[in-house]
Amino acid sequence: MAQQYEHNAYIALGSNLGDREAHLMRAIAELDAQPGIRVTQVSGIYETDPVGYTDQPAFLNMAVAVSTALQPLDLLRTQLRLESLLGRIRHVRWGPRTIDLDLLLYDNVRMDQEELTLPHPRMMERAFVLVPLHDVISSSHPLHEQVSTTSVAALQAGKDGITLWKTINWRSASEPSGS
Ligand code: X6L
Ligand code: MG
Ligand code: MG
Repeated sequence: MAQQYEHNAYIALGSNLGDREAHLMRAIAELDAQPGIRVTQVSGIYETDPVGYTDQPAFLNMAVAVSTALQPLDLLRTQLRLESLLGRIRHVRWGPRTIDLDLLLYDNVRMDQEELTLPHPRMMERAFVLVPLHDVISSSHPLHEQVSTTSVAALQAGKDGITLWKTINWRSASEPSGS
């Protein structure tokens, strides 16, 4: 029987070292290539001023929706493996990185463990997360309205210097290519 992809999750991506766009595209391709993970929606790519530790290059941030057969901790561990694969080296906290993959939401799961807190505990305060998330979050998701309101307000306020940098097309590997 075919593997079932019954859970819906949202992942935030960021890069501010080297070929930032290539790192984002590679991360999406690697995520989609994982057994039990299918990338279903891809946001625009936004260029964003660094937040937290500001003396570092500008980021490209985006978000993806995935369907997955993996449980939250297995999805998280897969993300961390892909960060290493894409050359992430953790020097200083909040410092520059080739790729950052943050698990934001997984179904309606709420959990608070040392390894993982869901929903991501700081996502609603970060416009560089909310604006891309708004591009991909399902209108039926319980947080859709809050994400929409907050991200639109942040964009209008010019908060965190967020500008749409590029839009890309994503064809899921499982979709017919000719349609
Ligand atoms: C006070 C203290 C206010 C700390 C904010 C915010 C710290 C965000 C860390 C903060 C504070 C973070 C990205 C980034 C980082 C990113 C952009 C973080 C972790 N990651 N800036 N800064 N995009 N634009 O992906 O999110 S470091
Ligand atoms: Mg992050
Ligand atoms: Mg992270």
